[in-house]
Formats: sequence, structure tokens, C-alpha cells
Amino acid sequence: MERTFIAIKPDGVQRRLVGEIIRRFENKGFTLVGLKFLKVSRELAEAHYDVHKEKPFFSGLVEFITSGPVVAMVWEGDGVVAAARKLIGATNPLVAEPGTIRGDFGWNIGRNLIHGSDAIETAQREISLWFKDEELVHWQPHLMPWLHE
Ligand code: IDP
Ligand code: MG
Repeated sequence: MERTFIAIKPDGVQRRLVGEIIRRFENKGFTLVGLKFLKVSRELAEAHYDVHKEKPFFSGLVEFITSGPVVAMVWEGDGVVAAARKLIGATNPLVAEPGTIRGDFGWNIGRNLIHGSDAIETAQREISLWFKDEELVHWQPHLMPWLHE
């Protein structure tokens, strides 16, 4: 089953949006299989954003993601990687559509509240970076017949 990595960044936590964001993923029907609340180390932040290491905003990004607690999650479901990106909205919250998380709650690109993997391979890399295998929970969602034929 397809999985994606989602992180509520320190601005999302500070702004008390943890419940709202989790609710949106639950309402959509995806299954939560991993969840932790942590202060991110510089090492993890730099590994996570390795693809952006040459960008001018890289050091600010690492500084910000390590500045406060983050909610790290793994969500599961058919098509979850692309669908999560749709729920999240465009990188720049000013451009993100209303109805998306960034479109509804964000304003500035450096405070865009949430991270979501951009492809299936990226998701696999990010999940293994943030979670050990035994931290992911296999369980039977009893709602499934009402969500998926
Ligand atoms: P994404 O989070 O929508 O996948 P990416 O292009 O992967 O966007 O960028 C990673 C993160 O880096 C963004 O979520 C945002 O927090 C930050 N970022 C991207 N572009 C800029 C920028 O031009 N200025 C400041 N921060 C940026
Ligand atoms: Mg990205």
C-alpha cells in the first residue's frame, strides 16, 4: 500500500493547527500508520532537505525546522502521495488554493506549515529517514469498506 511522509512544521505546531491538519487527512480517508512529536536535530533536518542544499533558503529552512517541535507522520492509502500534496497546496501559500492547508492558513513561503513527500520514491526515502520499521503500525481500519470499494 502506498505511503507518504507528512510533517507539521514548527509554525503549524505553534499556531495550534495539529488537530486541524490531522483531521483533514483523517476525513479524506487515509490511514495513519506512524506518528511522533519531536525536536528535529540539525543532522536530520539537513538530510531531509538534502535536495535543497545548494538553494539560498537552505540554511534558513534548516534553522526553522530545528527551531521548535514538529509532528512527523506516515499516512497510507491508494494515491496518498499525490493526494496529500493536493490537500497541502502549493509551496507558496499566497498561490495555494483556498481549501488547501497552505491556502487556508498560510501567507508566507517560509512559514508554509507542513511538508509532504513529492513522489513515491521520495516518500520511501523520507519515511526511512524519520521512522524505524518498528515505529510504523499495521492495523485494520474498520471503516475501509465505507471508504473504498
Ligand atoms: P514543498 O514543501 O512544497 O515540497 P520545496 O520546493 O520542496 O517545497 O521546498 C521545501 C521548503 O523550502 C518549502 O516548503 C518552504 O518551506 C521552503 N522554501 C521553498 N522555496 C523557498 C523560498 O523561495 N524562500 C524561502 N523558503 C522556501
Ligand atoms: Mg519538497
